[in-house]
Amino acid sequence: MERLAVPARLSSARCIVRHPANPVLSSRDVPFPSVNVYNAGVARLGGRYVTVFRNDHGFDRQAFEEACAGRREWPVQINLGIARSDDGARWEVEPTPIAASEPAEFARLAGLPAGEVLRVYDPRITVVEGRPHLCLAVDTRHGLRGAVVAADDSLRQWTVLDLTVPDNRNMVLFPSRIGGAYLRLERPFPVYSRGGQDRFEMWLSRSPDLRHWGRSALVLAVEQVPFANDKLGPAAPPVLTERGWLTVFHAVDRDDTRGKNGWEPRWTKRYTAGVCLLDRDDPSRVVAMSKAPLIAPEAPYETVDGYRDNVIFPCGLAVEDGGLVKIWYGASDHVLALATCRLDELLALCDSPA
Ligand code: BMA
Repeated sequence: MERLAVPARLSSARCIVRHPANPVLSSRDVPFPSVNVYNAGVARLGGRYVTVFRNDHGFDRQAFEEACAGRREWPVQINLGIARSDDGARWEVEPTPIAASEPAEFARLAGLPAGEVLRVYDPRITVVEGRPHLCLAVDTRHGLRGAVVAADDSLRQWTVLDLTVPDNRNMVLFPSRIGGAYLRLERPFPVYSRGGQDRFEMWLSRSPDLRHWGRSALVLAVEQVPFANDKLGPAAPPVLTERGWLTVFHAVDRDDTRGKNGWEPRWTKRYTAGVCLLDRDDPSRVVAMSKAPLIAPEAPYETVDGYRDNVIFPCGLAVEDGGLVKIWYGASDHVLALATCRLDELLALCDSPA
């Protein structure tokens, strides 16, 4: 498969303002073992912001490098933590991780055999009909599965509603039913049928009850996005605006001349955030899209000293009264960052037709 051309330099949209307190959450803020904190779902619940964040722990740089060189077992463990905030910038982290995010407990909740679940990570939160729901990536011994989970307001009591067949992840739920159906964006990994290379895109599936999913459709393909040549994925849950469902996505370009980057011995990918609008009544249709990135890696915490540098991985977006948009994103797989912009400017960016 040919690799599409992507400019060597990419910049963020002019309307994007990085929060002066960035990074807004990092391992230093976490009262339990923590090495990297990133890829965090965010929602408004009970008048405050709540985040469920990915917490990588149990290793240091030396153990990581030895594992990359094949001299020891993979040391990285993952659980999820919770933090709450009034403004989305100053977070109070709860004292313990979520027990249900530990692999053994998640396997028990999902009715899977002990030892089947390896890692639960990259949470997204959507309040659906008043109740918080999470979408999660679940690495198992038999493939990577996407989970849909109903939670209580503490976000600690989980009911597993669905686990996809492998390989699928980056799922996000829409906040309301459309045409009678619940909807989710998702990103399957068709490797065999796409020539063994990454060329993964954004899809949508529908459900009558959040448990049974189907009627799937392709939403956005790599060749539609001028700043991607590798893969795309859903990012934060879509928000309904006067022009349709506003949604951000992550877009990846790969350049095999890129070398060592962050902790990785070799890291050839760059992750940017894109933005598009989906049709109000049929969100499998992209109606408008910015042809340039919304957020590209530029700040030091996005480009140097990360775990994997040059990664912008949004998982949360909120529109506040007055039209201020807040976007939370994992930066270089090691911290959580916040960017803001005005809703009207964001919609104007989407003015080019899809
Ligand atoms: C993706 C996922 C994310 C991660 C990103 C960049 O494939 O693993 O969790 O943030 O790569 O490393």
